[in-house]
Amino acid sequence: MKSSRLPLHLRILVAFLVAVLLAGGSIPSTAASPDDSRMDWWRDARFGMFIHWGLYAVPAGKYDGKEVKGIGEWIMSRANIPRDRYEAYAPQFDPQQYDADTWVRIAKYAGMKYIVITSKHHDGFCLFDSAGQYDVVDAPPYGKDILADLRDACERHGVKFCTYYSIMDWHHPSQKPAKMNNGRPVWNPTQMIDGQKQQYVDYMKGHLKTLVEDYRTHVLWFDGEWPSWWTDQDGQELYQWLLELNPESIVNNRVGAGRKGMSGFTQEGSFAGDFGTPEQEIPATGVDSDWESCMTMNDTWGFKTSDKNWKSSQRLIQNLIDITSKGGNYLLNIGPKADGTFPQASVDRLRAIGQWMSVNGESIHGTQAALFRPDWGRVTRKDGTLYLHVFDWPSNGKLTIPALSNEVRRVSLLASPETTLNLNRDGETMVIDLPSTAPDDIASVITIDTKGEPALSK
Ligand code: H79
Repeated sequence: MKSSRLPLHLRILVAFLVAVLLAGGSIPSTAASPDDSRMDWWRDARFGMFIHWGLYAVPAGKYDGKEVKGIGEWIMSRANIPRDRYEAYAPQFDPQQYDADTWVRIAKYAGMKYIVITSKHHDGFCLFDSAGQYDVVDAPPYGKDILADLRDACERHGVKFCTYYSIMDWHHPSQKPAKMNNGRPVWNPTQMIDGQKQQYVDYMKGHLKTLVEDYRTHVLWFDGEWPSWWTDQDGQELYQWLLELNPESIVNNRVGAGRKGMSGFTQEGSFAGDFGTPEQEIPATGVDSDWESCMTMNDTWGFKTSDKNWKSSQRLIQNLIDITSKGGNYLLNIGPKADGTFPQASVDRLRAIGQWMSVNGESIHGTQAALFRPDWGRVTRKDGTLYLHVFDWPSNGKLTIPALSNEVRRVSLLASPETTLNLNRDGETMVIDLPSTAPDDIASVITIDTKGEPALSK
């Protein structure tokens, strides 16, 4: 047989292509390749703001006078609210204090390079001027375009404007509840009514075309992809369609149906989109593809009055460093109140992060995964510099790292670059002499400048 004379790797490739053709599908698209310049800004950004805002900010976790368990933006499903009753929140949504410029300034001060806002969550209500009527522009009293204002403010401040979009839609007539519970709807996961899917996909495409062309969204952040009527094939088609619409778009992996639980990475053999989306968790180690951990500051995404379980600023800053040191992005959530303001606890934390970033941002933006993961903290790198983020300042004044193969040009503190620190090689390790007190209580950054790209000596 002729093919047996082909080198092994070509035979494997041919077998793969035949298998794909026999399976009747096209070759599954994979995540963006490492040299894909479309991803450059996103890979450098490392830190973004997630915003969950919609009608659910009105009930803010309470329905019929009772506290509803679970995350705030899920209240329509958790409290089994019928469509007409949920629609009644629209006339109460009147965020007179919304000021897009203030929001973007807060994000920018914190060191966030992009903002991803819910253009439409599972409840189906749109924060932009959609072709339909169930949106903030067409529903009185507010009548102003929340997303257009945010886009304009982002563009003024050089922050990338990006949009979240839910595939599942609890409000759209194409879908019905999963089941009824004592005569009331359990919305998640919706069922597609027979014969309605094409019409709904066209409805979504109308929205998405508007978001890409009129709102100039940079990232399409899908979610709600788990109902059984949405398939991986649907995801591939939508992905291709979006990239034809704008070849610069970045699309998360939830456009397809292959997510592996909340860890957010794509199952083998499934369509991947451009980046993985771990939710409320940080992978234990670095990952060899693009990813972004989305996380809340308390327990909810959409504002919920009763949720006071705020993480400390220390925890948030160390999460940012941990994620960056593993090569990921941190998408940190804000759930604005119905009046248009951020909860004060969120503003306080963003300010603390901003204070840290104003001194140490260089060790985050544009950096990559570390070479090693020490027990005293985390490490990032950029060109010829290693950034050592020390969480636990050694009481003996000695910081140990694995030996580098490079010539070390200089060791210093990022907070006071004029200070040079002593470094001694000791076989397979190197020891840095530290000042007795840490420059920062949360994470002090030490820079090591090397000749050439830093590499471990073994
Ligand atoms: O928008 C926020 C939440 O409303 C939404 N995603 C964030 C960004 C969300 N959070 N939790 N959930 C949705 C609950 C969904 C859980 C599951 Fe599943 C859906 C369990 C089973 C289907 C995700 C997909 C985990 C396994 C498969």
